[in-house]
Amino acid sequence: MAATPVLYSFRRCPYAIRARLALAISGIAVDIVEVALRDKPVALIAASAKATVPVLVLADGQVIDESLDIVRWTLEQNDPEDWLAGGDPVAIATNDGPFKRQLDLYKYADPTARDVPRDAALALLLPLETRLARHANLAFERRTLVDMALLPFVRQFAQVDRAWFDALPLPALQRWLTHHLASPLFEFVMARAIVASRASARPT
Ligand SMILES: N[C@@H](CCC(=O)N[C@@H](CS)C(=O)NCC(=O)O)C(=O)O
Repeated sequence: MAATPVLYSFRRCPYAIRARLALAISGIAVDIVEVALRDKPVALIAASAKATVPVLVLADGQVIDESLDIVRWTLEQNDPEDWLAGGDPVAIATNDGPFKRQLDLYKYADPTARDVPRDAALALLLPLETRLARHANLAFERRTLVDMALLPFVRQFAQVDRAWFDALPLPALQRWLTHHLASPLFEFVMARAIVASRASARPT
């Protein structure tokens, strides 16, 4: 039985990034195992037959194999910024459901056929602009769970065609994205040096 929880992760996976953000802010030490999605470790499949990442295996053998469950479990252990106050299940369900579906179609479509899913995804982002025009983050002025849950997905959307995204009339969303991507917390969870190593620091 492992003494330290093990997080099966994939560096660029938005669900895994979301879990790593919560683990990092909580200060909970985990051993991160970077998974090649085409060659998943036997131990990952043994822990969770669906074998998606992230998967967290606790010291007592308990397995948590959904990113939001990992985030919630983590914050229930230690939530120094009170992220749980900004849970927003509706916004997260919209992100994980319809937005993610359109995002995947946009990302993987032939460039000549990607405007339809791109615009459908964009329509789902517009309510975020309204909220971010009111306060710097989605629930409140300060960052909470809903910001960290959506951030990796909005990042992927922006990255497909950064010039197009940056030219959109969405100043509040662009500012929010730029701010969080440059934060020490985000840089920490994306640092290659912590992949396949122990992550226990708590950057701010
Ligand atoms: N609902 C899951 C989704 C996780 C997910 O789909 N992760 C992707 C990587 S971003 C994955 O592992 N896909 C399986 C595969 O590609 O074989 C969660 O929130 O943890």
